[in-house]
Amino acid sequence: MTTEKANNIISEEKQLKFVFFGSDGCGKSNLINALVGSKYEENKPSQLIDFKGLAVKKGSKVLKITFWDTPRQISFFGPTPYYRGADLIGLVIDSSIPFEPKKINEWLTFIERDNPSATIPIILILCKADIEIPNIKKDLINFSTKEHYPYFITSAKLHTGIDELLSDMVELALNRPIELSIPIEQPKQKERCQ
Ligand SMILES: Nc1nc2c(ncn2[C@@H]2O[C@H](COP(=O)(O)OP(=O)(O)O)[C@@H](O)[C@H]2O)c(=O)[nH]1
Ligand SMILES: [Mg+2]
Repeated sequence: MTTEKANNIISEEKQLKFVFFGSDGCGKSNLINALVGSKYEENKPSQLIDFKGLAVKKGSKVLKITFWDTPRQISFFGPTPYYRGADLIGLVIDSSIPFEPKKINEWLTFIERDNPSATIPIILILCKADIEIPNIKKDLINFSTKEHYPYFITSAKLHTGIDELLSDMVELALNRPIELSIPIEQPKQKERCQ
C-alpha cells in the first residue's frame, strides 16, 4: 500500500496494532489518550470496547497504529479476539497500589494462554508514576529483569515517559523475530540457451 504525502514523497504504509490489558482503573484509557495526544480525563467511565488511532512517520514509512483498550471483565470474555493481528501487548500496572507479583503473573498467564504467537512482544507499563507508592519502581524493575519483560514508567497526567514508550513499542513491533520458516516452491531455473 502506498500513500502520497504533501511533499510528493511516496511512502510505504504499515498498520500496527497494540493491545493493552490490566486491572480496571489501572490507567489504560488515559495512557492511550496520552499516546494519541488526547486530553487527560479524570474518572471517565470505561467503555465496553474502545480503540484509538495514530499515524506516525518513520523514515519513508507511515505507521498507522491502533491502540486497543480492553474492557472490564476481559477474563470472562477471553482475550482471543483482541489478539487477532496484534503486533504488541502491553500489561498496564498501577503505581499507586502495591506491586503484587502473583497478580502480575496471573495476568501474564492469562495473556499467554490464548496468545496466538510466541513472538508478540509483551511489555510491562507502570502508569500514574506521578503518584507512585514507595518501592513500586524497584519492585517493577526486579520483576521485569527476573522475568525478562521490557518495562516502562509513565504518567499520563504529566505526560512523562509517553514518547519513549511510543517509540520503543514501534521498534519492538517492527523488529519482531521471524516465527517459523514456511517452505515455498523454489523458482525454476530458466533453461539455458545452448
Ligand atoms: N495521578 C494520576 N492518575 C491517573 C493517571 N492515569 C489515570 N489516572 C486516574 O486513574 C483512574 C483510572 O484511569 P483510567 O485511565 O480510566 O483507567 P482504566 O480503567 O484502566 O482505563 C482515573 O480516575 C484517572 O484519572 C495518571 O497518570 N496519574
Ligand atoms: Mg478504561
